[in-house]
Amino acid sequence: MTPVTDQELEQLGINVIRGLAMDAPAKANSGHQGTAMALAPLAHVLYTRVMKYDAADPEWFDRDRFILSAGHASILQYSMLHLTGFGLTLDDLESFRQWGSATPGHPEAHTPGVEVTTGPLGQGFANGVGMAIAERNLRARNGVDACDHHTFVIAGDGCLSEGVSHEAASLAGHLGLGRLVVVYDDNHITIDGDASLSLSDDAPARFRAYGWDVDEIGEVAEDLDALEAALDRAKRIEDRPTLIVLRSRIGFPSPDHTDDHEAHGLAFDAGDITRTKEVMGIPDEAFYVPDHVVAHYRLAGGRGSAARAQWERRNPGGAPQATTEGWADALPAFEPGDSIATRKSSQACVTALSDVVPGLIGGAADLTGNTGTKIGDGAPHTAETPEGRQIYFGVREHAMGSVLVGAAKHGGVLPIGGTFLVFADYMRPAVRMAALSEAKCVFVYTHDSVGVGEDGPTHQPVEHIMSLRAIPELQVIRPGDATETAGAWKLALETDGPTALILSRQNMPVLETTSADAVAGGAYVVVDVEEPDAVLIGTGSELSLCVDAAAALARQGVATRVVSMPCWNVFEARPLAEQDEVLPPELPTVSVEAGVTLGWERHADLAVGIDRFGASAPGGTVLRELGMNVDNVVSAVTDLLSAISD
Ligand SMILES: Cc1ncc(C[n+]2csc(CCOP(=O)(O)OP(=O)(O)O)c2C)c(N)n1
Ligand SMILES: [Mg+2]
Repeated sequence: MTPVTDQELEQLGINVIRGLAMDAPAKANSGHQGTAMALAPLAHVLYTRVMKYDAADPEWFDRDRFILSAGHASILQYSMLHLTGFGLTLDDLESFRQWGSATPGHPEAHTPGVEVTTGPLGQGFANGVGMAIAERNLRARNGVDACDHHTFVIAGDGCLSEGVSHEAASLAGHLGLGRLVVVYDDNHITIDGDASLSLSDDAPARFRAYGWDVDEIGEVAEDLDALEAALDRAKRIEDRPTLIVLRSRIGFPSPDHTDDHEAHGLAFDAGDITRTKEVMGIPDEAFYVPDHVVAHYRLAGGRGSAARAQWERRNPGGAPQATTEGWADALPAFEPGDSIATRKSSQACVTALSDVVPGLIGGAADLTGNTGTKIGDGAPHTAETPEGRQIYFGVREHAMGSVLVGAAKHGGVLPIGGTFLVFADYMRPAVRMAALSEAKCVFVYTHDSVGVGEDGPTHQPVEHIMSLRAIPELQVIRPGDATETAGAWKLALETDGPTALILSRQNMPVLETTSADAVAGGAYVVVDVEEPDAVLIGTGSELSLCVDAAAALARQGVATRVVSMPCWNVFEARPLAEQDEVLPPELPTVSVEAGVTLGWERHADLAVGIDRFGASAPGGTVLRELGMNVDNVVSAVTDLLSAISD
């Protein structure tokens, strides 16, 4: 039957979404239909009545941002992106979760209309906080004519259970992020069964205590006007984020699986789908999408085009840019012979960049001075001073990581965040998501070895540098001195994805022959000799140790080339012939790095490293005792040479 009233048309649209939410997972022989079905009316209201966007230009800067933190319900987002005209086709929906499709199991930021990659629960929630921070800062600095939008997030019981959402919610409440609207899908169900198996928080009370506005709208998941009213009300609240608590019923309106936890993961069988479509009164036809339903959604998808055109007239130069022309010229140069910790030379770089990179925003997880992440004069980003670019993340590393990802994916800003390297573990899920989604941000990790000293093994990273190198697409740079630190910042800002800078707490010499530009090549010769007998590879604080060891080896008649290798990623991306020029395969090679040796076999015949936890003592003592000393490096080289000649 062709619908006659608007109301009937909207209901048909929702039924069509629910049909797709069953058909696509069934075809892929996977589940995850239950929440997509339950939230079809919410998605319908967001995409047809509430959000500002133009489907013809998914990248329009001043669009509202939508994040499906409950990423397992991805088919809901894909259905909306198809119906409203973002470019996803019905074929794309039919190839849900298949190799090479634009509709992977969980939303990935490279699908047009998907803002951030979600699926690891809680990440999307915290990304939303980063987006709202970026929006508010850009609005304050560029005016409402340039930046004036909201961030909408859908989060479930899982998202609200994860620690990262607690950190991020606390930060968002503290900052009073009015433009952030989170809908909590309070369906009382998680995979194992009733949420009460493991969850008895009073989430509304918890969020009120964080300083959020909380709107418990109850069982209105099918009431489009009530959903719209709640979202509109939330949008008008400017001084604090809003949590809309929506009691929904997973799997609705399936006669067999409504409120059933199996509706989460188990694919509906053909009978389940037939019976559910019968309840909804739509044909029992896979991927049923009648033309007039598409037309209705396409109209909604294009409704923002006028707003976009007006925005483009107001902003002929386009969106605010994070960097300005010639920013790299501002980077400082350092005096050979000086002695300076790379965290300090990094702070000098950040200070210099503050003026020429207006989008530089961020700070540290309560270690701003320690990690050298003070931006400009350090004016804090607060509700009262939204133009401030210094974010005091507090002791919330995980949320900091996710906020950087969200802010980076928002665009217009270049987010940075600092902590001790050993605490990179506290934010690793966010770092991984930054790499997976190509979020351009800089993780500043200082206190990078047992050289931390007296704080002891809890604070002394050993496995961390290598474990970060293990993350695909994460650019890890460990500069060997201050000069290379400037090069590291240049490379980070010229790279599209995330960078982790690995910096020392302790002073180290500024070397004569290091080069900022050479960092972009990943590895290069710092000390060369006519006919080398051996090669030493050093990174970070061990570079100068290698230089000293090479001098000692020379006195013993062993000619040693020293290679600095600040960045594996870019080095390994170079043609093999170029790599061989730096590290000739025929030369015995020893690497020196104050961390686990696992992995160094790739570049070295022998690795000098630290395959144990550190110890509490002055940093120089710990380094020396654990083998980071000239004698040990010299004997590693001579031992290797004699082993080869035997
Ligand atoms: C960090 C993380 N842990 C575990 C999972 C696996 N997982 C996917 S959904 C889910 C929980 C489902 O509960 P809820 O968030 O309430 O979603 P609903 O079933 O209500 O849609 C879990 C444990 C995940 N995606 N991310
Ligand atoms: Mg749930």
